[in-house]
Order: sequence, then C-alpha cells, then structure tokens
Amino acid sequence: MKDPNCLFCKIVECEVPSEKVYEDATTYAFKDINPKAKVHVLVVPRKHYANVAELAAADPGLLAHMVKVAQRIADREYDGAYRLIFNTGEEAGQSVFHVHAHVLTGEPLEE
Ligand code: IU
Repeated sequence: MKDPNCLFCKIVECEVPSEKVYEDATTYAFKDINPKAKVHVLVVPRKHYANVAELAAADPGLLAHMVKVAQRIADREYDGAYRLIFNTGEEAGQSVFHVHAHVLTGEPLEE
C-alpha cells in the first residue's frame, strides 16, 4: 500500500511538501518542480504502484480516474487540451517509481 522509501507516497501523505492542485479519495495532483510546460502537473494514485502497467493490471478503474483528473485540470487550465505522459522504466525516463501521469497543458505544445 504505502512504500516508506517512496517520495510520492510521502507527498501524498503531506510528509513532504508539494504545490497541490487537486485531491480526492484516490488521487493527488501537484505541480512538477521542474516544469516542462506552462502548466505541468503530476497526477498520482494515493496507493503505491510502481508504474502504469502495474496499475492497469491491478486497478484499471483507478487508471481511468487518473485520466479524468487530468482532463479536469486541462479543462480548467487550457480549454481541455493537454498531453498525458507515463514514463515507464528507467530507460524511458522514469525516475520516480510510483506511477504518475505528467499532465502538460496551459499553452500550445510542440510536437
Ligand atoms: P519521471 O517520469 O519519473 O521522470 O518523472 C518524475 C517527475 O517528478 C519529474 O518531472 C520531476 O521533475 C518530478 N519531481 C517533483 O515534482 N518533485 C520532486 O521532489 C522530485 C521530482 I525528486
């Protein structure tokens, strides 16, 4: 459930500070500290899963809910337009092994 060594578990529990933009019973969203777009938010499930494949296998409804949260943020920030990224695996750029959706929005994005 909770990994005591996981940074995002600590952020979700507010043991480590973050700039929260949204939360509900199953998800937490906060601003990325190194934004790659005008608005760069990370949406994470409260429960610990290492990556999106693990989450999809265990709880596809929660994955769908994360997409709804991303949509809601983009509706508020940029008329519903956004890019959603799940880096999966170190070689693909994943550096935090608690699944997170990068939501990039708030401005036109380069291809
Ligand atoms: P990645 O897909 O695992 O590489 O994404 C991790 C993100 O977490 C990355 O964009 C970092 O800037 C971000 N992040 C953060 O927002 N706060 C932190 O304390 C740390 C990383 I460490």
